[in-house]
Amino acid sequence: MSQKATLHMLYTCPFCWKVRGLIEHLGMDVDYIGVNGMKIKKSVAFAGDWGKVPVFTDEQGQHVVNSTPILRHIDTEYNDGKMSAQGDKERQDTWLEWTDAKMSKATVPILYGTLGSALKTTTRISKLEQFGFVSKRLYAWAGFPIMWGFIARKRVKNDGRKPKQLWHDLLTEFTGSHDGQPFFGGASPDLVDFSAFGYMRSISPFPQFNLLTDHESGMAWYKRMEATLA
Ligand SMILES: N[C@@H](CCC(=O)N[C@@H](CS)C(=O)NCC(=O)O)C(=O)O
Repeated sequence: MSQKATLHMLYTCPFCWKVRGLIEHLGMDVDYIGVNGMKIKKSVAFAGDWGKVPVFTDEQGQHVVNSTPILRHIDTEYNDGKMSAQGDKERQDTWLEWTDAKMSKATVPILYGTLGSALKTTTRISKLEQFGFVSKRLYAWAGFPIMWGFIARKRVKNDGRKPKQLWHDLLTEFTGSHDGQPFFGGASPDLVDFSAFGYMRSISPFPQFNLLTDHESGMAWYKRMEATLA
């Protein structure tokens, strides 16, 4: 049995952006299915009790959950495992974890770190995602910005760095690990590049992205990544 591959996702979800980058890079034919942000659990119940996006369903109907395992699965099934085999495995695993630990945490503060930026973000999200008419407006203007603003502010406080500084430090550390090569993976990107690219790209639909564009080496790498997309 063969069916078209699908990705259940939210348009603004950083973890979904990781997978979308690899899909675009490989030029895969995948149907993107935007789920209702208020009904994620129900929308992906077919994949078991994971209850989160992204969920990737391959042509054999196999469901894979969690963005990094999805990246690995796609590389294995659709790219002959070339990216996993590229370079030192331990270095790759270490930095994959680094992107998931550090970059994912830096993404929330930059989008929600101040009440103003939280409001900008939720308003933008309500335009990009699929909501009902009423919940769309409620989402943009009511509890969410405030609640998420609080969570993000706490994270910023715990770290002690402003969201922009935190992102700049991470980009410096990340591009410093490229050993003078154009990508983390060397002459061509690997799974670590797509993980990091996904986190950074998830900020791109928001005005706060301009806080990142003046990071020279980070932005140069980001543009090189964009140029590898089909
Ligand atoms: N570690 C997971 C995180 C996925 C995740 O947290 N997705 C969010 C959307 S950005 C979600 O679906 N949350 C629903 C929930 O936690 O109930 C991954 O990398 O895929």
